[in-house]
Amino acid sequence: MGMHMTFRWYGPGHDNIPLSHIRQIPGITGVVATLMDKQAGEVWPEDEIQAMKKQVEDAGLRMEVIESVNVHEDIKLGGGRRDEYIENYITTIRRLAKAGVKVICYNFMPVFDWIRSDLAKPLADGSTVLAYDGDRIEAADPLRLVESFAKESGGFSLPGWEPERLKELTSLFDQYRHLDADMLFDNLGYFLRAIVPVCEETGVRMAIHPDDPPWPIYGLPRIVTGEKNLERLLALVDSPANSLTLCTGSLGSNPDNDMPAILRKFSGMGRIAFAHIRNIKIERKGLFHESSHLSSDGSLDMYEVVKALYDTGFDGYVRPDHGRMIWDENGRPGYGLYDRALGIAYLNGLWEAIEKADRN
Ligand code: DNO
Repeated sequence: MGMHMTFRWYGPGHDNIPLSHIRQIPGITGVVATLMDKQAGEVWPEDEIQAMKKQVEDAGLRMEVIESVNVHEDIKLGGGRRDEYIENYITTIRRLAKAGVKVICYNFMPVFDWIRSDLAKPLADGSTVLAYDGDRIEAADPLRLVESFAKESGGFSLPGWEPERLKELTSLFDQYRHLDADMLFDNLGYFLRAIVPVCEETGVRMAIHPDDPPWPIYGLPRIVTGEKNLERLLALVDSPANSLTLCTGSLGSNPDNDMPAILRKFSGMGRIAFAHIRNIKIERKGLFHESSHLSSDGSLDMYEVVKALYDTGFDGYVRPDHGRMIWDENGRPGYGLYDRALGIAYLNGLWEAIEKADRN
């Protein structure tokens, strides 16, 4: 029982952090892996999945969580080729299940994945973090944003911002013009109804990631935004195979989302397969930056976050999320080794303290 602590690793050839270093983080059980160069809609080759699994296991780690298998825009749009892309998705699920994967994290955000205005905002302690300034985002041309992300990410491709995916940006915006939140929900339901039976059969849990930030951007609808919508999407297919990646930093950037209460509720229902735990500092709604995991550095109470999981008998996968860039580390923005490892040490400490206090 308890948290199964994992660490995101970008897969063969795409991460400068060696698996041997990840293995040395206290309490780590496995990595959250991916095949970074696969496009949404593409079937993942069996030999590449198996080779990645072997590489991870040879390093003494497990590969039970994948983040992400991206969903093709045609599925989100309800377009003409969605059945073909869903078939491909199902083939990938079967192959991953065969390799021992238990959870697949994905998202259903139109066009963009997560969005920030800064990839390296300096903090007073000399570290840098990802930050979000909604006024600056909405004033920017989305095409320019994509270009600046490519320039500022220090040569690392950012998850969800792969240049290939974004080449079609203008045409995508056109296609989304007539799609509202209800239609997006319908298309999510169609997708889930097709894949959940296969997940049930193969023992895989789909875990949808919240929208980051959890509100519409550039007029594009976003639906994985808060408690009501989470309830609605879980009801689309009422099965443990239709579960959540509960990301505290994504949902928590909207101060209306009471994170400990949301965690308590959905963990109590057994519908959190995977948790991303990180902290953010909210200046006001629409203006926030990421922080260390420590409660007093951000706006979320991490003790209450971990306690909500503990009290509800949480038995799923957890990973620390975006950290600061510290100690002159050169890495993918948000995904350095050092601050995420500090995050794990802190989360483990909270869990141990809560567990022992409960036992005594
Ligand atoms: C960013 C990540 C997201 C996340 C996807 C899940 O750092 O949290 O890119 O992996 O939204 O599909």
